[in-house]
Amino acid sequence: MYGSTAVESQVNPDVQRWFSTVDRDGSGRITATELQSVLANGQGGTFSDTACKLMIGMFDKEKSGTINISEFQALFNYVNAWLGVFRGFDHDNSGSIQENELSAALTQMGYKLSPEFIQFLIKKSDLHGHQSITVDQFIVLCVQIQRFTEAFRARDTDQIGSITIGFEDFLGVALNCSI
Ligand SMILES: [Ca+2]
Repeated sequence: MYGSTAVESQVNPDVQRWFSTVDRDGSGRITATELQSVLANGQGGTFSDTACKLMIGMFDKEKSGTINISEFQALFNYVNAWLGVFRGFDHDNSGSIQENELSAALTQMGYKLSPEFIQFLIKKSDLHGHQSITVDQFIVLCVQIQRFTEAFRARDTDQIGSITIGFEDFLGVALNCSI
């Protein structure tokens, strides 16, 4: 479709084109399943269910489980920003992030984590090979670490790197931050 209306022209043409491709049933809204069908993970698969639901949930203002075109534009920018970050850290251009690359990435993001913990993160993300993580796993991992870090910082008011946490608060953090 080449004729663009005044309304459509407010949306980036690339985004409009992508939206039409992703919205297979033409409902004007995109589901996690529709999103998943177009997001390649660079390793011959698609983004995981978890990653797609996470991202729809982040931009779905009405909590309907679907997003409209303006929400999609925000999601599109978000995914592209993550792709840029991911490519920047994928030093060997393998399309996945290995242990040394993840270590460098998290260090650059301001986290001080032990090699053992980096290995743990990879094993937890890459359930099959335990070797490397794909871009969707990387996004889920980073968002999860960010959420837990924010919850921790909010309680670490003296910035000593340690908190005392009550049981219910702990459960609340775990259930709110887990993806
Ligand atoms: Ca790599």
